[in-house]
Amino acid sequence: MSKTTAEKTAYSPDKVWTWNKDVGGKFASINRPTAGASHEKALPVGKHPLQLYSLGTPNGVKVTVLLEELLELGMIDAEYDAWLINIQEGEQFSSGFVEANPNSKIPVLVDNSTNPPTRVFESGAIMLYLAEKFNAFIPETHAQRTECLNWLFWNIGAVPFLGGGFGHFYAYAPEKLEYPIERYTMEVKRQLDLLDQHLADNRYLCGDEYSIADMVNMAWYGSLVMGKLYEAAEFLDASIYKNVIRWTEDIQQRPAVKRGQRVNRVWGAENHQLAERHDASDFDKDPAEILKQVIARKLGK
Ligand SMILES: N[C@@H](CCC(=O)N[C@@H](CS)C(=O)NCC(=O)O)C(=O)O
Repeated sequence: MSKTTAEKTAYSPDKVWTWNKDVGGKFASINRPTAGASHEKALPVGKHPLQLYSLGTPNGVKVTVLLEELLELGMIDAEYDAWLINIQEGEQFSSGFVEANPNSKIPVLVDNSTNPPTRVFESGAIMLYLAEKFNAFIPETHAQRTECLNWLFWNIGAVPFLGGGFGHFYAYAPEKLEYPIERYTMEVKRQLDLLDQHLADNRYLCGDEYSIADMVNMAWYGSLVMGKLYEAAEFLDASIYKNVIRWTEDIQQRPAVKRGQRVNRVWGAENHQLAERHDASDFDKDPAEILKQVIARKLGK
């Protein structure tokens, strides 16, 4: 007789939680129950007004796509340095990083064109900050702007169920557990169905205009249906979300999206990587050479 999920899970929580460092899983070595810096180290600063400290995960890609879109429109004040933060090595806990983002998560932006410099953390806040600063990729009318913000904030609330819930238990947890995978798969499929229904009547998430709402959701749900996230497209039967796929294929044609998705990416196909971006010409350079230089700098060579 097969065991119920409750019988299979022998774990019962202690009365008071204590830190078990041997819990396992991909992030066990960096997770900890306290906030703040773990070591002294300043962040590097480059020549451009905007300094981005990030990694090419979906949350990081949101911002690099927006910056590349702004540059595509000819807005040279959006020039930026994108520095690689290796979260597996705990670089998000350096004193410099924590000063910019006390929450110790990528992405974080420092705008040195303001006096004093402005720190912006949380990907949603960064997207809104840049869209407002450059008055682009956010609708002008109050009603449409509100609809854009609906889908922007929806993303910030929904993604933890996809990443922290589904992705964590489906791809990263040390063992496959039925209960959390079932729970989060249900929610992720509901989210995909919601997007699919909305995109049946809308070219983009807030109507006819491509906006920051599309960028933040493309980074997660577009990647998911393309099979680039958690290798879960088949499991989620992603091909049924036809409108999400049409929206994804449309947006993926954009040159700025192609460039932005490479920045701070150090895995996957080499021609889709660019460890750091400090100049538009970096996209034409050898990604392996750039990675070598970044590693040498981090090692203090
Ligand atoms: N709500 C945050 C989430 C950012 C986030 O979770 N970043 C992850 C990578 S995608 C991270 O830095 N993780 C490092 C850690 O948890 O220590 C945002 O949207 O900016």
